[in-house]
Amino acid sequence: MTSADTFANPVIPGFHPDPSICRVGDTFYLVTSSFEYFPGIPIFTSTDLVSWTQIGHVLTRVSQVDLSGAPDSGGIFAPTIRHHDGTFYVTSTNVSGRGHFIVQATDPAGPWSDPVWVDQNGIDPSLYFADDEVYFTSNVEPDPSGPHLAEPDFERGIQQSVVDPATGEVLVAPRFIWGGTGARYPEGPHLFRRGGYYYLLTAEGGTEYGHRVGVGRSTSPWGPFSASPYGPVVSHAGMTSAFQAMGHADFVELADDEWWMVCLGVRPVGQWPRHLLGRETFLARVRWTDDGWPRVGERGEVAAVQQRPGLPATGAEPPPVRDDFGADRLAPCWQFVRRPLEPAVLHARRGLLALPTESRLDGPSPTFVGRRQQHHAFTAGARLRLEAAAEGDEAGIAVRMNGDHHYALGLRRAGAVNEIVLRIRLGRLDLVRTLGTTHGLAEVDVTVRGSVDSYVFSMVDDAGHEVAAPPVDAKFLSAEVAGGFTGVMVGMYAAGAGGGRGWFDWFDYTPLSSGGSVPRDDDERVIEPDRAVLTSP
Ligand code: 6LW
Repeated sequence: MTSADTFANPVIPGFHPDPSICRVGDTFYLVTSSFEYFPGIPIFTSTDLVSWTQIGHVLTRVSQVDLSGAPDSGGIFAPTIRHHDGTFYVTSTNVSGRGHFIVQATDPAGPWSDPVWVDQNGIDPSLYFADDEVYFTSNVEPDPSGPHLAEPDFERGIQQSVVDPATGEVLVAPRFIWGGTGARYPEGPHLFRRGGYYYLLTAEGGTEYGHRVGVGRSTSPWGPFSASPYGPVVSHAGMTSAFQAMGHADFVELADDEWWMVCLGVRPVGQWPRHLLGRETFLARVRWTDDGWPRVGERGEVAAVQQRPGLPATGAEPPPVRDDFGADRLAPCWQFVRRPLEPAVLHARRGLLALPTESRLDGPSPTFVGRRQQHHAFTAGARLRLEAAAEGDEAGIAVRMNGDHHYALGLRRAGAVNEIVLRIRLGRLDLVRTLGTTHGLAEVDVTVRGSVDSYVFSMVDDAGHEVAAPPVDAKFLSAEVAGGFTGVMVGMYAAGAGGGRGWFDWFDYTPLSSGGSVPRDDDERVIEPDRAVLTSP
């Protein structure tokens, strides 16, 4: 339970991994990875480090990010955000494209520049602005099949070059600077300075259950780095914490030498560990030992409930349940898969979202507009009418982990009627069950209720007839089963040969459990369902 001077983790629930943070005056900025989703790299602001508001995305144009060749969980990997001399910089890697890039903006809400490319192997680039040089730090990927070949004598670890952030030109060639603290896959480096030392943070252990954060320090930004004698800054490996796979951290300094860390982690649920919400963003205070080493918790643990930072609390408004698509632009929570659909779907008629009945939900370019599942218990739903142009045209709502792990309930045109179809796509299993029919012009309300165990879809047509689908098992959408780096998205889809549309009047997302935090029992406590989706204002 939180009180006025405490906060609960995670601070940004749902699929928001690899957080990177910077401060400008009283305001904090935070970015996370986005993989195959467009627009790319969500960006948030906060003034208290606890309540975060998404102000947009960094990558909003195809000229900045080409995801056409990105497999699920490919595309945009861990970003870093920094601010220097009035300009914001974000660097990241399109692992399915040209590799590392840097974009810049004076307004973090955008627009951000087109990218400049940095010719350096690896993933997880970071920037450190020194007096007259800009260090570009990444991991070394010794995989010779990648497009960015490692130097032959580089081991796996952390490398660093000096770049011109305006052009991406490498001014001083990359050098191997550290092998990390000993766990596998040293990556996610961030270099920063405190007192007479340069500190190098690393994500280690791989981004699964053995994940952790290491740190080394040196009097030179080039090393040699010695590892902290206190062990990992963060590691939940072997702990019974409700938070697991904690790692990939970034630090931010407040006034008066107060330091905080953001990192990623997961909240497994159920009898066997599995998580549905992806890797989420957590916050923890960093304390410095007398001999100058950063520590989190007593032994590297991120607590569920902590004392707030010494900053005025802002207490964010909960986001509205309903999006009626009446605005000029889609709200920043909405995501497409690989390609932008916004002009086509938004401007057909104000207040209605129009998804073209083209492509397949399990195809390379699904017509899907989704938002992150951010709560273990929720309901979501939409009012829908199918304007079919051909037999088999379809539209509905879906919960999507990836192209071959998702569930959906929709209307599919069959002669003069629409079939109500439940889709179950799990690996090679590709099931479509017809649960009933509606007349061809019917407007329906379609709903999904999610819990840690199941998703339950239902539909009510304009004559008030309800069709409830049998529950489908949530665990098959977990990262442990479906694989990948993302989390479940819930949203709207259309499918078919082209020419028709799924018209969506509104979409609701109603949390039924607390989003942040928590000892596990508390998290699974279901809020009274009288805020149910279809009756909300
Ligand atoms: C990211 C790497 C990692 O680039 O997972 O958590 C990769 N660590 O550092 C994808 O998010």
